Amino acid sequence: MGKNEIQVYRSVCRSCHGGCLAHLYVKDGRLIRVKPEKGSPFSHGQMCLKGLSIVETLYHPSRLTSPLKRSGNKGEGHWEKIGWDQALNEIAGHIRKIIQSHGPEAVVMGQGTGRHHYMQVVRFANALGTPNWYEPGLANCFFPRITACQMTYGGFVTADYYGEKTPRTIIFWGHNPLVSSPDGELAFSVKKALNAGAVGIAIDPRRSETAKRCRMWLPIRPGTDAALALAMIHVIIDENIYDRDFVENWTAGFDLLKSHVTDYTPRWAAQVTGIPAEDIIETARRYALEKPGVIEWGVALEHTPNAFQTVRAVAILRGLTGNIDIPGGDILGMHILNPYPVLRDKLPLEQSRKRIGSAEFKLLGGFRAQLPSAHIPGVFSAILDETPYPIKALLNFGSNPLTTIANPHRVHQALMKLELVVVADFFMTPTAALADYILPSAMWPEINHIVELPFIAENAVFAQQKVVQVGECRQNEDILIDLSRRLSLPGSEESFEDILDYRLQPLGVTFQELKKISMIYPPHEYLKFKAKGFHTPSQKVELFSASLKRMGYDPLPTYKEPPESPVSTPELFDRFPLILTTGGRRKEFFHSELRQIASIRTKRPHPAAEIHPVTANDSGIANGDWIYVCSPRGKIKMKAVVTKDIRPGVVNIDHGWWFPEKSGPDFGVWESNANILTSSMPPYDPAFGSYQLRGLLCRIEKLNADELAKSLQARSDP
Ligand SMILES: Nc1nc2c(c(=O)[nH]1)N[C@H]1C(S)=C(S)[C@@H](COP(=O)(O)OP(=O)(O)OC[C@H]3O[C@@H](n4cnc5c(=O)[nH]c(N)nc54)[C@H](O)[C@@H]3O)O[C@H]1N2
Ligand SMILES: Nc1nc2c(c(=O)[nH]1)N[C@H]1C(S)=C(S)[C@@H](COP(=O)(O)OP(=O)(O)OC[C@H]3O[C@@H](n4cnc5c(=O)[nH]c(N)nc54)[C@H](O)[C@@H]3O)O[C@H]1N2
Ligand code: SF4
Ligand SMILES: [Mo]
Repeated sequence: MGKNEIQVYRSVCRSCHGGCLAHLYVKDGRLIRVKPEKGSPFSHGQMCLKGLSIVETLYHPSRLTSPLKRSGNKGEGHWEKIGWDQALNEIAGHIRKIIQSHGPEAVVMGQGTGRHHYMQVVRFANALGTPNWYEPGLANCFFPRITACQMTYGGFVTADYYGEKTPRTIIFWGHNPLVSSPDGELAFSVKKALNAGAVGIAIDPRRSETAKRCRMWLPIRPGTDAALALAMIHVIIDENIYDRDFVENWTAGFDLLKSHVTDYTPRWAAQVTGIPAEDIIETARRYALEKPGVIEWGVALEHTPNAFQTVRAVAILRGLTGNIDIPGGDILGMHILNPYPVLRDKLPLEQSRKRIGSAEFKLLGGFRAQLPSAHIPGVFSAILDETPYPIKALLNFGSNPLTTIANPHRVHQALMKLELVVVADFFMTPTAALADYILPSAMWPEINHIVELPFIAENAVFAQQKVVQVGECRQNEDILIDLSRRLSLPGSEESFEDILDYRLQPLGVTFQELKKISMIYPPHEYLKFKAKGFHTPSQKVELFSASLKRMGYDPLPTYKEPPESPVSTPELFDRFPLILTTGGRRKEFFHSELRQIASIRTKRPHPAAEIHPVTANDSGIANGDWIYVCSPRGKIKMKAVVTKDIRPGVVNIDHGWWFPEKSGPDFGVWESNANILTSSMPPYDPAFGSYQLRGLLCRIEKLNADELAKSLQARSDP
């Protein structure tokens, strides 16, 4: 290729969980431009601003481009650039010593949400012999939903926007896919379905971007979704509008469910949720009668200690109405690839038994768990208290727990206490600043991979390809394989491409071949259960779950009032008279990421707290004021956004805030971090160990003139 020539490659954006097809323009070894691919079946020729900012992000001057070793004390911010060989040899040496003195369980593998290297981290942990790996998504994001689907109908379901028939009714339940969709490309499909006439119903304390496009908005009191779902089940059974044929032939436990929900009337639920009974009835009727219907459920349902029963109740609605695996309904996946070889058999039984939280939270970490992992609050407690045993090292791949995990003060203490902290990231973060070694990771245009869309369509696979190289950045899978070779771990003889080829075997292609054709997308097969039954013990949809009963969990869904609420803790409510919900996604950011990207940050420079005009008025707050949001655990600064698009009495705050423009090691992480207000303490969801991020109590107050001046001063500091 001559100089100045432009090469165009087809690849897939991974700036969120999604996979929008993209054309990458490369000139002289440099990515110069990214354009969405027109013919993409899921992203419909579009990309969002996060993905389109990749050129700016890739070549950002503060990007980490070589391995760093701490040279001063922890957190002092002194670093020495070292080579990969030195970094990985020294890390391997530390790990070996820790294993000799404390066993492999003393090494914890941490990772962030749904990254490309997810399964390689699990594989590394199994090969190393540690049962302790975690990801914030397992207890508090998606795994309760996946498990509820597995236990109710034997497989995960996704909404069918892609066949000839599309949904007539779409319930957006604690989910705002026009902004968040798991992920983006779904937003484009959802928009298309709504434009084509589907009736949307949004269950959300905020009139979100998605709710604004819906026929009905049900502004629920945060944390009470299970009550609403139970009342909808009640209405559908009581009014005999369930799918009689489907229920008779394909479900188990209907009579038990029927008597279980007798008292969960719409009137009862109206009192609990704050949604008028007639709206509950109308929603239930529409979903049952205006078929096909889908339930787009979001993470809000899992940010409570009643996460699993909440998603079970919602899952049951699909079963009652027969909206499963029908064209335009919620469809069951097809599993077209070999599963990732995570080497589960390499983890000895006695090591699995040591997994933190496994005895208590059986669906998170026990033998019945889909992907057994450690309980995050338990891990951080174990680091601090050395019970049940000491933990000495954390290898953190693509997560910023100081911003994303509840109770960051505890996370901070734990990071300071550990003997070895390794962080792989793109940028210096408040978490990376406390590391002993920092490893610079490749971004998506620097990565070879296959991309699946398990939350959108399980029957599609795309090739992602490395088209450029920045500094010494390496793909996390290669870093982990290299480290496992230095530790002589089982499986380390296989290259990453060997793993990709193994996964692609059922499709009869290698990764190199997939790269040439870019995508494989066989048509979806509907109504698979008619031939094979459902993959549950009864081969039916389990409205009553005997498996849950055997494990000691409620076999029929139940409602629990949030542990901190006007009802549970009225005395606390006197002092904290507002309801707090955190973390509704913003289109500009991905969790704590992208705050340093100027083109994005200018669009959303400050952390926001949304409040209703009535709430604002009661507190003497005007739109744009800087306020404190206070919970029993601490207080943070936010900019008030006064809007009628939120339920009165609710405060919705952004999560993930830190300020890369401020000085380290904290980078302002103690100023506006939503998780200073949340709690990682019990009670937890009994099956998953989930904790409360939505539906807590808070109060708000305006900063006084002194505080405001100080705050603005701090904000303009370098
Ligand atoms: N209060 C509150 N807290 C929440 C939530 C909420 O709604 N409210 N949401 C929760 C949920 S659902 C989730 S999933 C978690 C997410 O929690 P995290 O996954 O910890 O979130 P991120 O901020 O995205 O952290 C990712 C870090 O990894 C880096 N990174 C991104 N991609 C890669 C990669 O490919 N390789 C490497 N090495 N690094 C990478 C980024 O630069 C960033 O520093 O947050 C949870 N925390
Ligand atoms: N742009 C962007 N996209 C993302 C992410 C991101 O950080 N940025 N994160 C990704 C990740 S890891 C996840 S998990 C998904 C999450 O994406 P979603 O599942 O869409 O979840 P959120 O946007 O966090 O919240 C959805 C809605 O729930 C509402 N809500 C708050 N509390 C409650 C409640 O108690 N009940 C109900 N019914 N609704 C409530 C909020 O107001 C919000 O509008 O987004 C993914 N996509
Ligand atoms: S929606 Fe996700 S995959 Fe698509 S362009 Fe945006 S960040 Fe990339
Ligand atoms: Mo998540």
